[in-house]
Amino acid sequence: MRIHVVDSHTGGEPTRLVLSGGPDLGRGSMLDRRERWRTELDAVRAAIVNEPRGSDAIVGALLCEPADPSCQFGVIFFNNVGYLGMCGHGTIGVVATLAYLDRIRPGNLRIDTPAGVVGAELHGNGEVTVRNVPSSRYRADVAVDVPGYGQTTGDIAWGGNWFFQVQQPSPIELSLGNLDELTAYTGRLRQALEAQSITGSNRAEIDHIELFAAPRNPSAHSRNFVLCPGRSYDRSPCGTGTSAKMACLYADGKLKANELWIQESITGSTFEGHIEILNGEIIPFIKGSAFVTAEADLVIDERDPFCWGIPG
Ligand code: PYC
Repeated sequence: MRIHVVDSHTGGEPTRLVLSGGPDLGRGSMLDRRERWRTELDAVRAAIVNEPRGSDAIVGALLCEPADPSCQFGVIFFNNVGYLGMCGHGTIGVVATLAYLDRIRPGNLRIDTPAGVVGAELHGNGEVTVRNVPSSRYRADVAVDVPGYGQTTGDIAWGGNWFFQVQQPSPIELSLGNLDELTAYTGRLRQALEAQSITGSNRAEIDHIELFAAPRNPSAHSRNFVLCPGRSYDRSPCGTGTSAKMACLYADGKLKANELWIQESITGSTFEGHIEILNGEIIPFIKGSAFVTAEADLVIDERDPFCWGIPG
């Protein structure tokens, strides 16, 4: 079995786009297809992104026919432990890869995802702007008791994935030298949310945790650390996290429609964001760049005891 992929990174965060040889998920809704993948063919997910072919940081993107006929492409995002609703850095990576492959020209696209239809504009200079799904704050000022760390307060927000965004400046400096401590703290916080039954709407699991601090880059507004599902952190500023953050800022009257928000990641990469209000909904826009790093055939040889990956 061979799976053809192109790898890219967006602000340091990798995306592996599956172009052919991936699972055949039929022609249902994007959500139905993702469910079919999860329940019937999950080994293929692990084979694509987990070690020994991948790493915990890689976000996979399966390119498929869109369910919505107004879209040019459909994409299902996944990682080392499961599936994502949407992925901002991943969408930028997908669009930059399609441009690298000469499959698209500068202009606008519509992409179907399990979280809904997103827009993307490929600019002439290679940058990509993603028009994300409507984003919102679900609950403000939620107190959580984090064993070993004490009480913390944050917002629960949707940006295409569920986030708990800690309000007070991070108690641990947001620097690459502190990754172990940051991962331990946010991991403990996520466990505390689960133990205390604190969820998104419809009891959805909150699987992304985000910390903030003052930026180092003088043109940015904030620096973040994002714990992704599993134990990996986002090397990019996180498109869905920045969407959720802008929705919270708007709800607090701290960000207006069309006002620029520059989010810096823990690696120093930045996304430019703004929101528009359409029919009462907050629509986030995220601009960034991605670069292709590799093009390969993944080989799955059933004689290899690790051909389906090491579980994440
Ligand atoms: O950019 O939305 C994002 C994202 C989610 C998980 C990793 N990156």
